[in-house]
Amino acid sequence: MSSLQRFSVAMEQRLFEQLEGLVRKAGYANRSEFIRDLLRDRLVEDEWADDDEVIGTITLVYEHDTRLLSERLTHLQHLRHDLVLATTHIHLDETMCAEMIMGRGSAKEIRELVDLLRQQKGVLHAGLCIGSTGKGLT
Ligand code: NI
Repeated sequence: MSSLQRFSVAMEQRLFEQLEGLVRKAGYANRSEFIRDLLRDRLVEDEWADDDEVIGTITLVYEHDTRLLSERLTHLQHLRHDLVLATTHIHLDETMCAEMIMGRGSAKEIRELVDLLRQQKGVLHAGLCIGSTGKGLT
């Protein structure tokens, strides 16, 4: 077990009350747990910025009626098969599709892939959820 360091933080009353509200709302047992998780999230964001190995989930929403779009999206994923680990396709309704693409690679390459997929005509949404491979978080 690693040793715990204690430090005090000064902040305005209003901000402190907002902190307390967030801690309660999120169901944390105490402020320390909440702040540790906030910090870990921030570390993941920093790592994501230029790290050479991250994981990411790309969420695409698109109209499958758009001519050749499904084929184009599959083709682009094949071109970057070195990044794409798995893809799940969901039929949202009669015309809309969602695809969750799980990837692993450099942050730059994954961002480029998201941009490429987003640019395809008929893609209505392309979201990216960042993830860490866990190195540097313990
Ligand atoms: Ni579909």
